[in-house]
Amino acid sequence: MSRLRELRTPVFWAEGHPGRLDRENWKIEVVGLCKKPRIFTWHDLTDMPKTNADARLTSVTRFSVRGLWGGVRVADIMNAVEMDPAVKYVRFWSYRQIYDAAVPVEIACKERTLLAYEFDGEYLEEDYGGPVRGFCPYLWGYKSAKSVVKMELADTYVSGFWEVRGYPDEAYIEAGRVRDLNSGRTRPIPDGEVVRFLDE
Ligand SMILES: Nc1nc2c(c(=O)[nH]1)N[C@H]1C(S)=C(S)[C@@H](COP(=O)(O)O)O[C@H]1N2
Ligand SMILES: [Mo]
Repeated sequence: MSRLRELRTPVFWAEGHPGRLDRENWKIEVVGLCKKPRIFTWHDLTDMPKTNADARLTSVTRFSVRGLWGGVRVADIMNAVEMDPAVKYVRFWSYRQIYDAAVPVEIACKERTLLAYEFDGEYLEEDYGGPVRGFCPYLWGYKSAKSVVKMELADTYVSGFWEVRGYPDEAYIEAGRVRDLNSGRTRPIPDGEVVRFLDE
C-alpha cells in the first residue's frame, strides 16, 4: 500500500477518476509565452535534476499531509523553455483537460513548487495524481493539479476548476484548524504554507 493511502489521504477527482494512466509514455506539453515551447516526456522529467521537498499538501477541506515530495522544480521547467519575462501565471491542466488551476509565476517558481512524481520515495499512483502532478505547498491544495498534461504560460489570469465554483483565486492558506493526517490529530495552523502547527 502506498504511503499516501496508508495515511488515508483523501482522493479527490472532481472531474472523475482517470483510471489507469501510462507512466512510461506520459507527456507534458509546455506552451504559451516562452522561447522554446516543448513536450517533456516521462524520461525527460526523470532525467532532470530531482528535488525532494519535505512539505505539506493542505486542502481547503481542512486536511494536511506531510511527506517527501519528489520531482522537478517548476522553476527548472521555466528555465528549460526560456520563459518570457511577461509571464504572470502558470496554468496547469490535468488529464482530459477538465480540471485546471493557475498559479502566480512567483509562487510557481518558488523552491518547493514541483511537478511531482514521488511521495516518500514511491512513484505517485493515479489516485494521487500520478504519473506527474503539480505540487504547490504554499497555496490550498486545489492549486496542485493532478496528472498534469499541459502547462500554459500566460500574462493574464483565468479562474480554474474550483475558482469558478467559488473558491478564492488567491488560494492563500488561512489560519484555522486542519486534520494532520500524519499524527491523526486536528491542529491549529497560522496563515500561509503549513510548515509548523501552532501547538508544536
Ligand atoms: N485533476 C484534479 N486535480 C486536483 C483535484 C481534482 O479534483 N482533480 N483536487 C484538488 C484538491 S481540492 C486537492 S486538496 C488536492 C488533493 O490531492 P489528493 O487527491 O492527492 O489528496 O488535489 C487537487 N488537484
Ligand atoms: Mo482541496
